[in-house]
Amino acid sequence: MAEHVVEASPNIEGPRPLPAADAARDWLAAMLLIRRFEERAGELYAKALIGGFLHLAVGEEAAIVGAVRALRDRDYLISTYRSHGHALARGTEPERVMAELMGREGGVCRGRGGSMHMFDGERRFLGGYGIVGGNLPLGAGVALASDYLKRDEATLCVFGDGASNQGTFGETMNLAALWRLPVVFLVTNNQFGMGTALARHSAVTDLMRKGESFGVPGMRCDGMDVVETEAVVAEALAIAREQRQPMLVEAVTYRFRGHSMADPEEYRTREQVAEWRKRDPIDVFGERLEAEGVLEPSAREALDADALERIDAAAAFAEQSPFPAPESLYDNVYVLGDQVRGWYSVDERAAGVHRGEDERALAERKRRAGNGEDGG
Ligand SMILES: Cc1ncc(C[n+]2csc(CCOP(=O)(O)OP(=O)(O)O)c2C)c(N)n1
Ligand SMILES: [Mg+2]
Repeated sequence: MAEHVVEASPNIEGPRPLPAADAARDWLAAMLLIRRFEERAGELYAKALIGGFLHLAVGEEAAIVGAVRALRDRDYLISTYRSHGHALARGTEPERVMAELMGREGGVCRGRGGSMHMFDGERRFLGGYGIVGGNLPLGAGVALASDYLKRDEATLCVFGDGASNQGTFGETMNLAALWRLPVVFLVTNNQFGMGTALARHSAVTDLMRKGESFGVPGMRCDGMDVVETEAVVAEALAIAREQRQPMLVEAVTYRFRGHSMADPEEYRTREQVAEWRKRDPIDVFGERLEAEGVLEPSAREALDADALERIDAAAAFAEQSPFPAPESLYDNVYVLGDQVRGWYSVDERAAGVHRGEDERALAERKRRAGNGEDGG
């Protein structure tokens, strides 16, 4: 193992006990769904059915599912651009997540956001952010709102090891501790910020300690172990909620795939990836469930088949979902008229440039011309 890789803290007392059988099966099913979703998304990207950026979380499923299952329905979740799995674990339909990746109307943001902008307000999943470290102050703000309104809610704010170097990190830790906000910060230490290894980007590689001087104590979990992740995040959430003590949890994990689809992966060796793949969170947990008599091998295979079927349906739904109409481009843009100058576009529908807010009128004119209503 390369020396810059931080190992998960060893489980001195042995593995934590499994949850009830139903929960254990649910956790495995959720991880399988994410894995199969990500694999399919990678294939669809290669076929150019998905455009823009695509960041997969293959390998990080236990860190995602463990953390999300520690939340209650009324708690909030906010995360990053690597968040298809967070949406799926929170219960957002794979159809809507896949349609968003393909830029279709059926997507969670009606195709306007793409892969980096997951969102599901109903399930209190507030995104999906492309700006590294940008969601930290927002997460604290959500917790401030819960506190102000005296609501029994906590917020889980997920970000990466690279994001822990952002200025927003210190500012947010300080205010969260000062105002005693019910928030847990979860740093997904997947060992890299793009192509830069942890020890090359952070002077302190013990990430759980990075909040201490601001008054935010840390805990660490093995992010390849869904049971441990759930237990540690649940404990941190209880402390944040009941003692008004914000916490920082470091989940030590690894991403098996590149940073995004455009990553030549020159910063790490195949051997290192192979070494971590031996600890595949889905295989390890599935084997444990079999060994402890929770799942028959056939039932384990059936869970995987179910996940694949669900993903087939999601991809079929997304492919037949329409693209948003071009004239809807400026819908929900709330600065119009003379407030801001410069929202002009040019395309084949009109000679010269036209203002964005003319999109709908142009489409209507074209439709009428097509019907012969106004002679063109
Ligand atoms: C403010 C800002 N700076 C730079 C980028 C470009 N960028 C995108 S992802 C990334 C790496 C972040 O790494 P980490 O926080 O560890 O998250 P991971 O990608 O490993 O999940 C960078 C630098 C960005 N999106 N936003
Ligand atoms: Mg990272």
